[in-house]
Amino acid sequence: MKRFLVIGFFFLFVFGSCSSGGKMVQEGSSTKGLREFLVRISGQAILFGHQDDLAYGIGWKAVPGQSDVKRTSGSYPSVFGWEIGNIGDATNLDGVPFDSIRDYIQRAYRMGGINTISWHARYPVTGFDAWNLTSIEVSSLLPGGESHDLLVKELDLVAGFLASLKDDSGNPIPVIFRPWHEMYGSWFWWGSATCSSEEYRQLFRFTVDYLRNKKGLNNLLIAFSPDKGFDTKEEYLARYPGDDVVDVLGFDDYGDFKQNRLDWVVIKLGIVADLAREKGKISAFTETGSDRLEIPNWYTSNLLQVLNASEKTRNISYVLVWRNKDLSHFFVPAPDHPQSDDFRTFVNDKLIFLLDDVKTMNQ
Ligand code: BMA
Repeated sequence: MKRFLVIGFFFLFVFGSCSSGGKMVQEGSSTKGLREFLVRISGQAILFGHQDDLAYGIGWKAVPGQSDVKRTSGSYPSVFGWEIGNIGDATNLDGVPFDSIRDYIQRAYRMGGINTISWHARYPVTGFDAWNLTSIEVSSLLPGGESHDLLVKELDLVAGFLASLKDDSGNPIPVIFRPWHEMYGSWFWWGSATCSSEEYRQLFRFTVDYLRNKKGLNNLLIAFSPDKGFDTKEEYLARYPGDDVVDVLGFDDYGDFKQNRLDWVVIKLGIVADLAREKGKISAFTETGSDRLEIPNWYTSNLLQVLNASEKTRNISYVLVWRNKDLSHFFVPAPDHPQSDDFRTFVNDKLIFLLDDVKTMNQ
């Protein structure tokens, strides 16, 4: 059953997006196939993703072909998350070399997976990390501001990396780029404590305009990805930068699970799914998880419950859990973890698609 629902979508994504010549490429849209795949999978299945899946996991690092999702379930995830904080250095803020990230993205794409990229950006003026709120003045980064050129310098580095993502034939690899996320919280310098709503919208709009129009990048779907700090559509949209610069509506939520407020996760997924339908966008659960799997059987007793709660929640296109740094910080159980059976039950549910499920659509 799992495999027959969405027959043909995989072909559309991989081959549609690689097609050379013809209208698609002239339109500057290597993302067309990816967008159509995500729209059409909505309501049929929810793709499962994992941050840094190919880069490292519990007890291993940079082992070719390795993946904690695969070790425990038998298949790679269908969505792969990557991080470009500290762009300009040799390695990202979590110690993964950018050259390796490029390789992993190429590999995931070659296998038929979808890549999404987050950016915990340093503050361009001081170079302090994304969480450091010292001397923040976002207005100075915007066009006309005294430090605008420093933002542009960072965006040039981001653009260089994104432009280098090419498939085996040299065509751009489509990716979901998720800048300036969790903006309603006050932990990042673009958050509510240090950046006004108007500044935020301008920062987001400038970023997308610069990457797409100035740098000519045509391989990006852009995700707007608040934290859990909204209870209504209006609150979700308080910093929304505009339909013309957003393709994916998502949100990140760990806290509602921690506080056992599953009803609120369902409401928030519903808000995102409703808005995506109204606006013709893709909806996603862009980040979630239970750190160290502290919540018993989190995958079936929490995540599957909220994803499978209603027709609306089942319309979400993908869900991504965070990284497996080590035993102090992980979200996918290693094979010997007591919750590995629970994880397998979750991924075997007909709603949830790993990479193998996507591939068998074509058999
Ligand atoms: C956070 C943590 C940090 C990491 C950051 C960016 O949630 O995992 O350890 O540096 O994401 O990946």
